[in-house]
Amino acid sequence: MPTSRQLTPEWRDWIIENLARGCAPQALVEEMVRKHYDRDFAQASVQQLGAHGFAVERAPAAGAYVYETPRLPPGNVVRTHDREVRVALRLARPVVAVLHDVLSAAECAELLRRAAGQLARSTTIDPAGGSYKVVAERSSEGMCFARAADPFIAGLERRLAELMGCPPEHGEGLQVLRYGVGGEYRPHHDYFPPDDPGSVAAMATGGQRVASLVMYLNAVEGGGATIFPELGLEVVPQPGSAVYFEYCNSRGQLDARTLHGGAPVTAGEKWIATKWVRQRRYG
Ligand code: PD2
Ligand code: ZN
Repeated sequence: MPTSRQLTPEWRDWIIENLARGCAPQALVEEMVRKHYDRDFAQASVQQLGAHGFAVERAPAAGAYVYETPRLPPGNVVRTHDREVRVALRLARPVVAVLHDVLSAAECAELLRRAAGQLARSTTIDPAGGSYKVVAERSSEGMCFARAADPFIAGLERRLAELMGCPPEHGEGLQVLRYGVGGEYRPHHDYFPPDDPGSVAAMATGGQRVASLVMYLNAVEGGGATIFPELGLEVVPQPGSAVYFEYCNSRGQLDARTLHGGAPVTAGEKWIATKWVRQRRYG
């Protein structure tokens, strides 16, 4: 493939956004070269946009995370096009909510049925290189549905998009995970750490993750709560319920207080479905 020397508006925004986020300029150049940009041209583009102060102009406000109106609609009940979701708990800072009736019992069973037999050991993004790796911190198995894979998945995605206050196109594919006894996901952030070189590739499409919805597909016999160590909060899995949290505002600031994990399962198994949404259209 021939190398390119033409900076599209999308790539221009991408450079500005990532410089503003504090990414190393050289990491941006490398990503552009991987996507077939001429190296000298990529170097000059990144340098020029940095030197002109665009990055500073769009940089996240320094200091504490600024809480904006939550993406999750207000009220005791959120009415989506096909379902009434009950709000059981809301936390303002960070924005966390526990939701009931996100999925029906039949939908939980259907997701479980479709995912079973397609599970592979879960991976996480390598902070240095950006590739996906199996790590001890995440001992689950999972699978991912293609977006709008079929009418059933597309219908759920529409509902989740309404709950999460963003277009379905901003969502990553729905993931289903299974944890056996001893399975856990140690505390982490769902956003891509801006200082990790591996985050550049992860954010090249769709930008940063902004919010997560972890839906419980079964009742867990022992353990398996979703924990927020900074908040002293434990959400116990109930089939059809979910925990929602958001961590990236319109300024691109990240809320570190959304640190969370999946506590070890001590009896039975735990099944969840996860939806992550991005700043922009994904994929
Ligand atoms: O399984 C969970 O409860 C859990 C905890 C933390 C899932 C995730 N994170 C995730 O899928 O990001
Ligand atoms: Zn997580």
